[in-house]
Amino acid sequence: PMREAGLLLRNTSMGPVTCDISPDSRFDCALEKLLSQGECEARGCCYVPVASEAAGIWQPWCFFPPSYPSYRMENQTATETGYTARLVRDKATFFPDDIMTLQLDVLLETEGRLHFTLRDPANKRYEVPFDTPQTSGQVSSELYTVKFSAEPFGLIVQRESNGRVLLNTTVAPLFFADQFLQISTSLPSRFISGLGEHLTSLILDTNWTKVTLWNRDMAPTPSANLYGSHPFYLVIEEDGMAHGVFLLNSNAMDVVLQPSPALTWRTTGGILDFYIFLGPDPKSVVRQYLDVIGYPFMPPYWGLGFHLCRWGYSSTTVTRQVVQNMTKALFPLVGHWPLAGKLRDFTFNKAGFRDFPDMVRDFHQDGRKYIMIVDPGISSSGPPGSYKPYDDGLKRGVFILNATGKPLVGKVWPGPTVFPDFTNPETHQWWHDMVKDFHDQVPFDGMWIDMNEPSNFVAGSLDGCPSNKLENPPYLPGVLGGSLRAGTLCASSRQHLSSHYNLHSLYGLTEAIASHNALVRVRGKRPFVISRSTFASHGRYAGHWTGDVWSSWEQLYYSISEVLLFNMYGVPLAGADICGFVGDTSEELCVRWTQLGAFYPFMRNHNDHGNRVSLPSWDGTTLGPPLRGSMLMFLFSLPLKRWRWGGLAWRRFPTDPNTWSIDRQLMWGAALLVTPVLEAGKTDVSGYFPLGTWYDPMMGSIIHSKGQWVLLPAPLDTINIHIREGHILPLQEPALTTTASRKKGLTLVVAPASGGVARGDLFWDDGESLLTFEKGDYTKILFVAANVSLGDRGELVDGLLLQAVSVLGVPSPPQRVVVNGVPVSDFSYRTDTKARGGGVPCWEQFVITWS
Ligand code: MIG
Repeated sequence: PMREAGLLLRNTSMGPVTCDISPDSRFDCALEKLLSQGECEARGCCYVPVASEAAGIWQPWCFFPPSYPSYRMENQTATETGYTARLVRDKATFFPDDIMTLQLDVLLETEGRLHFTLRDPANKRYEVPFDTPQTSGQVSSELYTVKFSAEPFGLIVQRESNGRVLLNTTVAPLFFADQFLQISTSLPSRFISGLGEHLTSLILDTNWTKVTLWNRDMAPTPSANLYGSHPFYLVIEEDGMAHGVFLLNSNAMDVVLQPSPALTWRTTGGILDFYIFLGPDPKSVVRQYLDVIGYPFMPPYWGLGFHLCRWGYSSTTVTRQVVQNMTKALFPLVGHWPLAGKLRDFTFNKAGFRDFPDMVRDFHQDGRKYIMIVDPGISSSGPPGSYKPYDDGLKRGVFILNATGKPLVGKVWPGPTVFPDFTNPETHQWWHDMVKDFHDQVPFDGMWIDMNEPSNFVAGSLDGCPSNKLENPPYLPGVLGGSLRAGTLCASSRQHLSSHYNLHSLYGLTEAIASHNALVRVRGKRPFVISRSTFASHGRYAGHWTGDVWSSWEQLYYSISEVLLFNMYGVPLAGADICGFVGDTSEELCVRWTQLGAFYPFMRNHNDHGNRVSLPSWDGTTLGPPLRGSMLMFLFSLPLKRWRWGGLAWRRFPTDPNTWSIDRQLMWGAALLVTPVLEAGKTDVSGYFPLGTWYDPMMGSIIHSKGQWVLLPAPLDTINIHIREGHILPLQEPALTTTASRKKGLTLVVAPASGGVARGDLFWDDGESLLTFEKGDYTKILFVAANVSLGDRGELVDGLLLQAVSVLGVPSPPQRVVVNGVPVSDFSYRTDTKARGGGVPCWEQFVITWS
């Protein structure tokens, strides 16, 4: 059956020009440059200066009246899967090359997902080359209602259950010119987060904030465009329901937030391709987003261990020494990442690193890994025949071309460099071949892809850039450096799929795909790729480190939001350089950073050359890395279903508004709350505890929270972690490598809810084979505690022994502890009870009781 035509709203906004609009609700008409009153009115806009700019807050003086000409809708028809319509504008805008007729397609894709696009029906424009899910038939019920305004055109999306308006594009005129596309919407609340990558707190400021998306090599600074682009936001509505919006567009863009509250997208190309996710809870919004962009890849188990890195280890001797020192200090270490081949990719410095291949083999012998750094810029200045990646790449035509059709030459670490075009399939084959060649010499385990915004030390190219409309767009987003080519390639350079103007922000993503696939082919195991530059869907292929963060307390704080946000973007494997990258760290900062860093999904200590070494001189047994080591199994188990880490956030408590903006604590799943110290000189820290009972597994203390802030002791050797009632954590004794820790016995920590109930999951596979989840080549154990017994409803786990069980919150010492019917004598009572039964095999069902 055809669906009924969409509801038409009666247009009420036409009429005499009214300029009586409060400053918070104005949509800026002087959006690309300052305008005088005359220039403003010549655009047909209102000019009303704001008297009180005393507070230093900018507000628009020149703004669109409600009657400002826009598109009108014609021939709206219902289709089997939604609606279509033509949009027509009569009068051109003040941007060149308006597309006067547009095609609107609205697709009701799933119960919780609405999709609409605006395209030029006459000319195929650039679109982000993603395979997005195709929905066939019809959905029988939706969480949303769609309405249209015909003139001026607008689309309104309401939440079906309560009528709340989530999206309303009638608030400002629609622009769709060749290089300027703008669409605005009201927002139902100010609790908005996303639109990365920026140095920001979790909730964005709606008080006239402009965020710019255009991937850029830049040490994180507030309000600068940074390494990645994720044009996705999530809004928590007043009652804790949530929705999300994704604009699938890779062009340079600004997003403006204003206090009414409202949001304006301004992009410089492509089409308008929007997905609206209806939740209704925040976790579902993220899942619905991942349904479109793809779920995170499953990294190897070892990738979750503690990594150590530094720019400036000059030789294998120094590197070996560092690893030895770490071992002496009992620091678990999964991998060491010396920068041995910094200048030219796929080569290494034969002076200091002569025995590099042997060193890597020795690492392997000891159960450790080695990650290789690669920059995309390929050195192009050597004599012909001297450098295979360049010679071969030239022959195979894999490099980005300049306007004259020659490989564009920029400048990075090795001097003049050319840039592989990873939108070309041949480039992927070439990249694989280079990876394989080098792997044959040095058997590295993972790839660290740096400088892939792509970064360029000269603007555009060594020969500059031509002057054309791609280089000088009529609207320039607020990019750092004041031009698209700043710190990168000429926008008009040519790639296989389109211009760099369109593809720029996909560079890191496409390189990550090539690297991921090359590693799979070369190693035949789960790949490990960490990338600086990212775009939506990056998490399918690689993780992310947050780049050149300063060794400062402020940036320690921001790292929590970065990790939470990247989790929301579907890139769970994320973390900041522990102790900070730029500048000298201090011992105190480094200690606190290591404590927090133990809870980044990607945990790596790394710092800049020339800095004071950023490893604290404390005894490694008491802090972060060993704690992390004991938790790997739990961390690995979090994303049970298809490796989703959607829960690494506060979004578990949507009905508690106190939690919505918390970004000084983080959670692993629903079970573990981490409250780090983020300031100097502190020995206590206050943290928010949602309603319920929370157990401190280290101290054995218990917090019964009504949903309140609690001041916690936090001397320098302490990071506060709390387990939420009702959860069982599978932990393991740490060891010096993940290879060794995997063989250690299992400890269960039980945090019972009232009635003695708790449960926990364990996901276990061989840690590195491909597709274990898809092939069912894994074990999932469910641990259940009911009243006072604890039983495993599991399947087989070869060789894993249950070594200890800690039950938190047992009110008085038990008289008897029984494991599988056999009384055990080896138990102790603190505020907690520990039962040790000499190793209960996890491959059989077991029951422990106490009385
Ligand atoms: O321009 O490889 O963000 O982690 O150590 C500097 C040297 C290049 C920047 C990375 C940083 C890395 C550094 N790289």
